[in-house]
Amino acid sequence: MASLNAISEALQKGKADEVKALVTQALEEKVEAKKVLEEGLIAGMDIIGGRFKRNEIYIPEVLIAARAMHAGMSVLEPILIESGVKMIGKLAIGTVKGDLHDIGKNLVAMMYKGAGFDVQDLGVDVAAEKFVQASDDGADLVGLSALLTTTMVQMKNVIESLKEKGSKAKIIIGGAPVTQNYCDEIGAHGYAADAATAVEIGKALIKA
Ligand code: B1M
Repeated sequence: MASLNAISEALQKGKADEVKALVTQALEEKVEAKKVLEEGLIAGMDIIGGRFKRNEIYIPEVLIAARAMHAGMSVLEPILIESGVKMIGKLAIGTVKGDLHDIGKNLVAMMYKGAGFDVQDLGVDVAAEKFVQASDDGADLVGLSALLTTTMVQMKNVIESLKEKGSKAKIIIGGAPVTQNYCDEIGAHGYAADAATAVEIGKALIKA
């Protein structure tokens, strides 16, 4: 019998094929898809997030675990959609206008997927209007990433546009030059210095 713990452990080791096979086996054994997601995949990704935050592992290990998470999700997703299982929230994330850096943003997006969020990746060089559109389309959280001191100022424009349109979405920002002070100054709801913290803050923001 496929154990949920085995799925979590295979994910942490980045064994994508094994994760896929174990998820398939669990479903064949009639384990509920939601349970496989929460107690297998998300549990494994949670452990990876914590280890990354404590600097026990680094970006390559997180990316490999995320690939294994995707492999498991490719089996689970159609069943979750069919059974109407609600994701815990919807995040629309992008790198702001003028900025092409996406490694950190992708990592944040992966961590959110790993935590059970429905993630809309808007890509790089994203104009304010696209974030507004994503909020209109039902995002609970809007995530802005910037790696350049010259583009982080775009975050303020996005926040102003969202507020002007009466957006109810919570706004979380991050990226190397961004700070908590900057977050407070431009009126974002949350700031995170790394991808694991971004998920913790995002979860708290949508509960608030
Ligand atoms: Co660029 N670049 N780059 N670059 N680049 C930096 C950022 C720079 C610090 C290098 C330097 O000069 N030392 C510098 C910025 C200086 C500044 O503004 N203060 C710089 C520059 C100047 C430039 C160009 C202008 C260079 C040129 O053309 N003259 C140019 C700009 C292009 C543009 O964007 N318009 C440019 C281009 C590039 C490449 C295309 C070559 C490439 C990007 C490839 C890609 O992303 N696909 C690149 C890279 C790779 C870097 C460095 C080397 C690495 C960035 C990175 O991916 N880090 C970087 C120097 C450095 O940081 N050592 C540099 C790893 C990543 C995981 O970290 O993105 O910080 P990071 O994400 C972290 C956290 O910040 C946080 O979580 C992540 C993981 O824990 N986080 C969030 C990120 N987003 C978040 C969002 C959140 C929450 C947390 O909520 C939504």
